[in-house]
Amino acid sequence: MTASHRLMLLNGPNLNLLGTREPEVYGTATLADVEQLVAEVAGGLGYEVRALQSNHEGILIDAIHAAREDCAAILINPGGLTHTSVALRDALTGVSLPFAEVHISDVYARESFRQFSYLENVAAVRVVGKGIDGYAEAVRELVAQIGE
Ligand code: CA2
Repeated sequence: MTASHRLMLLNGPNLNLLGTREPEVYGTATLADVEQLVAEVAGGLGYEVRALQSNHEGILIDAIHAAREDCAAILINPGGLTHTSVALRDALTGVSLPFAEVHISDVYARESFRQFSYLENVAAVRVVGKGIDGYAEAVRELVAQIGE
């Protein structure tokens, strides 16, 4: 499969805990469920997925740089880095790949510090508060933008 038919799925800090705690906020699906869902939806559209979760900002940034070589677009749930990281934003804008910002919970209905995103005005697609189905929606919207 060529880079033009590959997506990078990135999940940031603490998303490895999905399905183990706070089900009232994040639901009961696990990170493995998310990665399987994205692979299935993307596969149906002719795209392969490279998935990574990390609790470390630099590892996510390195993965974004690597995506420039072999991916057409990025889906990212940056976790708490959404609200804090200029470096993550710089990496995403620096590689010039279209990206989707996904949040499982409705950040706009939560604490005020979650209502600002460093990515909101540079993301090609944003899906917020739709649970893990939001990842599927983001794949479809991203692929519709980059071409099937
Ligand atoms: O709603 C989202 O997807 C978030 O990106 C999740 C982040 C949070 O900091 C953002 O404000 C919104 C946190 C991820 C932590 O995930 C956990 C999952 C289960 C149990 C504990 C944490």
